[in-house]
Parts: sequence; structure tokens; C-alpha cells
Amino acid sequence: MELNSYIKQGVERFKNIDNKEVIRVISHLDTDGICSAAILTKAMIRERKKFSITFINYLSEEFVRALGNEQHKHIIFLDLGTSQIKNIKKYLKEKEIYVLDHHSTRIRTEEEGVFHLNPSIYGTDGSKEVSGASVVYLFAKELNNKNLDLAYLGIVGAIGDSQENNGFLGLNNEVLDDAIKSKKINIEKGIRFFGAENKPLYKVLKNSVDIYIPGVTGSDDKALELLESLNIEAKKKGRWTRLEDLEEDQLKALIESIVLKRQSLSQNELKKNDIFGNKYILLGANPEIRDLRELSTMINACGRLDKASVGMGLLLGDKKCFLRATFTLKEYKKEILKAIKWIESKKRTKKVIQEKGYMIINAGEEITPKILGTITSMFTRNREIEYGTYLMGLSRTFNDKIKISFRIVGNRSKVSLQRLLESIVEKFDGECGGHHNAAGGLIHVKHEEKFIETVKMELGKKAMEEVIE
Ligand SMILES: [Mn+2]
Repeated sequence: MELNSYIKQGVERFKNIDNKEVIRVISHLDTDGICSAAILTKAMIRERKKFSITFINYLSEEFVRALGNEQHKHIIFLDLGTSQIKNIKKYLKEKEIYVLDHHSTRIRTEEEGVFHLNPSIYGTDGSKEVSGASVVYLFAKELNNKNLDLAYLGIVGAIGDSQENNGFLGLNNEVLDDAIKSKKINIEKGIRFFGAENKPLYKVLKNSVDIYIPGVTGSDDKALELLESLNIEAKKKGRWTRLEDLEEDQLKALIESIVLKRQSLSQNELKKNDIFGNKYILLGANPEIRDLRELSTMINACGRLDKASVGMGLLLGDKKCFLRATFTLKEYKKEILKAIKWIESKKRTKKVIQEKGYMIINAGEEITPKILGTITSMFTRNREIEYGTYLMGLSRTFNDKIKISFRIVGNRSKVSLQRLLESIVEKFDGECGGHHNAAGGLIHVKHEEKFIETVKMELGKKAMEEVIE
């Protein structure tokens, strides 16, 4: 069957659900999952359906099995479910199931018994061409034409899943067309600085991580120096200068200077994070979330700090949720700064092990597991660590487990990090998931010492092998 007719079939089934029944919705707690849930929520309200939503970080077999004991007859999985499709069929035989996901799968035919909507079954690349929220949007659009006004959320989800690369591909692009057609967003060509809408210019320069400015990113002083060298006042009449305050020639000088400083970066880096490009502007929104990339960051912070429903409320236009989400973003940034400071202070101790070829951050309870992945990922862009160095972050969870986050500097691993981590975690009866360049896992705390010894040995060996190559 073709994708569109398959969607039609699922939508017909969905429409027939009794409006008195409570539909159980399970969604992923990252930006894409929260956007997915926001789309479906709005769509269900429009159809007068009843529902209850739960956000989870990871869909385990136990979770699927437990759903079998609930009263709900209809269950919808968003931005997850594909990886557990076998267990869903096994434990939830009595239920009517909808899985709306985009994670890649080897399944190449439609499933029997469950509505499994995943464009990757139809040859779409789920990691680049369609977000989970875009999948949910396609479903919602078929359900009711009014839902065209939710297309922009598919785009926010795609940005959250790093599918924006100065433009979109495939199905995401079609969703983008709808978002523009429905007059929710505009594309502006401009400088793709983060925070440019509402932050002092020198802060914007200092915090410019994606558009990395060698010698400036990360330092307030250097950012102020750069402005001074261009005769741009950082502060004028008691007010911090913003990007929009610059005269045309000042802006030109600033950009020239940044482009010059960025010449030392690789071509690939320059292409991927071009200083100019598309900005997706949410029309009529508050300055803090006008740029969809910033909205996506705020939603991500909510998810990370266990406030996914606040993020969803914000997307549904709730003013209180907007204020709470703004606060949550601040908290999130504080947590991250605290974690980075802690790591800096523990360098060359047993807590932060740095050897040739690998680095292990054993944070214990100092870094919350919720931001461990974010922190470990930040080090993949750190230019002070040799390209290709394995990075492992470890942090204690509340239930005597250790969360593992595994990355590599430069994000281009020769071997699959997921497989490498799995081969180690296996020995300790742990869990593991992820993909080629990013993996995560869980082991019991009693294995801590032995696990770290094994990791040191295995990664040390890997680093040696690569030198010999
Ligand atoms: Mn996703």
C-alpha cells in the first residue's frame, strides 16, 4: 500500500473510536515527542476525543507489558514504539494500537493487527527526512483540514531532532510548505545566531556554539574585545546593544570579522553551520520563542527537567506554561553551567579520567542523569580534546543505577558506538541503546568499579588499534 492510503485507513479507524472512551497516549519526552503530543492533543480536542498522555524517556518491554493491564482499549505511541513493535504485538493483543514513529526499522511491509505508521517503511530516511512530529502532523491533517495550523510543530520537532540543515528534506519539506501556507511561520534569511532575538550581542557571540567563533565562543571578555575592535559599543546609554541595533556597516564589519576568524575551521563545519541561512520565525510569538530553534531549545529543557507537560502547554498557547517554561530553561542552563564547572574542577582527578583516546566523566550524583547526554554531547565539539577521542559520561540515578552516555569527539565514529557500548554493558547485565555516533546505557551501581576498569581497557585497546592502522 502507498503511504497516503495507509494514513487514510488509520484515520478512518481512529475516527470510529467512541468519544466517551479515554485514549491512552504515550510519547517521547524530547522536543520531537512533545511536539508530537501537542499536535495530537489539539487534533483530539477538535474531534472531541478524551485522552490521557504520559511522556517517557525510553519505551521498555516492561512498560509495554504494564500497559496490557490497564483498562484503556486504545493506545497511541508517538515518536517511539517502532523498536518495541514485537512486544507491542505480544503483550497488547487485546488492544487497538496506533504507532506513529519515524525511527528507522528493518520492517519493510505493513503490520497486521496494529496501525504502524512509520515513513521509513516506505523508503523515507527517518533520521533526516521526517520527524516524529511531522508523522503525527500527516495523520492529523488527514483527520481534519483545520489541523493545517499545526504543521509548524512538525518543523519544531524536526529541528529538535537535528534534521534541519539550512533547509529540510523530503516529507519535512512538505510539512514546511503547509506551515508557511497556514501563515504560522515565515522563513527569513539572516544570521543564524542563537539568542539574537533578545540577548545582548556580546552574550550572543560568547554563546555561539553551533556557529563556532574560534577565540571568542565561550569567553565574555573576548566577545567584548571583538566588539571593541570593531568600534561597536557593547552598551549604549545603559542598555546592552543587540544584533538588531547595529548599523548596516557595523553589521557588515562584524560578519567579516567572524568569517575571517572561522577560516581555520574545516569546510564541512563551515558548510554545516553557515553563519547565514534560514531562520524559521513563528509569527506573533514572544521574542523568546520567535525563532523556532529557540522554541525547540525551550521545549527540550522542559523535557529534560521532567516538565514535558509544561512544554506541551506552551505549544498549545497557555500563558502560564510559557512563564514556567521560560523559568525551566533558565534552570536547565544553570544545571548545565554547574555541570561544566564541576568537570573543569575535577580534571586530572579520578572523577574525570583523561587518557590517550578516551575520556571518562564519572559524575556520581554531581550531574543529574537528565542532562548527562547533553553534557557529554557538548564535549564532542570541544576543540581542546583530540578528534576521535571516545567520551563517556556516568551519572547515578535515584534507583541505584548508573546512566551511561557514550559519544565521540567530532561525532564521526569508525565503529558503531551503540555496538561497542553494548559489548561492554552486556558483561554487566546492563541495558543499552542508541545509534552509530551516540549511545546510552544503564548498569547497576554495584558494577561501577569493574565497569570503569573494563571501559578503560576496551577503549584504550581501541585507541591503540587506531594508531596502528
Ligand atoms: Mn524523534
